[in-house]
Amino acid sequence: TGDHWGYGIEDGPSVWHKTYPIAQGNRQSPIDIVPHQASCDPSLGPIVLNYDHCTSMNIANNGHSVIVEFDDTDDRVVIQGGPLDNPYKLKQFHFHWGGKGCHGSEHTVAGNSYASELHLVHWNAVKYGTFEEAATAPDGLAVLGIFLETGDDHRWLNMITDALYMVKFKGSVTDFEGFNPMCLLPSSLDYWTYLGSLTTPPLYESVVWIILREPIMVSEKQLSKFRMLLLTEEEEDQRIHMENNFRPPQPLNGRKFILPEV
Ligand code: B30
Ligand code: ZN
Repeated sequence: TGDHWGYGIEDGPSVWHKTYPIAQGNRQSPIDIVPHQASCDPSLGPIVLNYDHCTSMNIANNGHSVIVEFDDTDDRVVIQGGPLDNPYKLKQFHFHWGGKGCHGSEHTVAGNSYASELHLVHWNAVKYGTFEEAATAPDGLAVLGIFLETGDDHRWLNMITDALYMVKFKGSVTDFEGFNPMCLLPSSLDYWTYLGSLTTPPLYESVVWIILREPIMVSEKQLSKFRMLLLTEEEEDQRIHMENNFRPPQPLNGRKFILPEV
């Protein structure tokens, strides 16, 4: 593939700006969320997820994460409410994680990391014709971020971790039908929201971020299965494990992060 970025010393977040100057823009993600500095906006309503007819299609290793893709041809699977002016359609979800016993989330809360972070990526199909068009527009994408904390086994995450051996190598894809990500959500949909960017190249400043405050619990054993994925292709002699695929927090540049009144 044509992307030459990664998370290593030579191709990692500190050099992304050379190829993607927007890396130094003023609404980059992730950020450190400092809860007591959040502004309250009582006019923000709850987040509403319509995931009833959710139709996952496949699971893939794209060389920087594991990604589950959805059929977004109809308008049934959407996120709405909260800061969003209209429904946004689910396109994919993927994860970011650390090394063994390490930090792995992209967003941090008062300087603290979680072990991993799940991103459910949605696009504004009311205003834009394609995902690609939406991905470059200031209100094009809505990403729902969920923190993963280590503790007990997460029953439903096993559906994902049990499929990872099928997508061990970069570029591998396999059928993964009928998975509903509703089972990966915490009990509360309380959130923080702010305007930011994609956290990987091309780093477009097109994302309305919605970060859930309550983490989900997953086991260290489950996370270790993510670390068995490779960022190298099957044909390569080298085998490099996929881990620490997270970008560190970026400057806030005067942005507000908002908490709906609780
Ligand atoms: S994130 O949620 O901010 N981490 C993309 C979507 C969400 C995020 C980051 C990136 C995205 O759509 N990137 C461009 C499309 N990708 C496809 C992909 O699956 O991720 C192509 C690419 O190679 O650039 Cu990787
Ligand atoms: Zn992500």
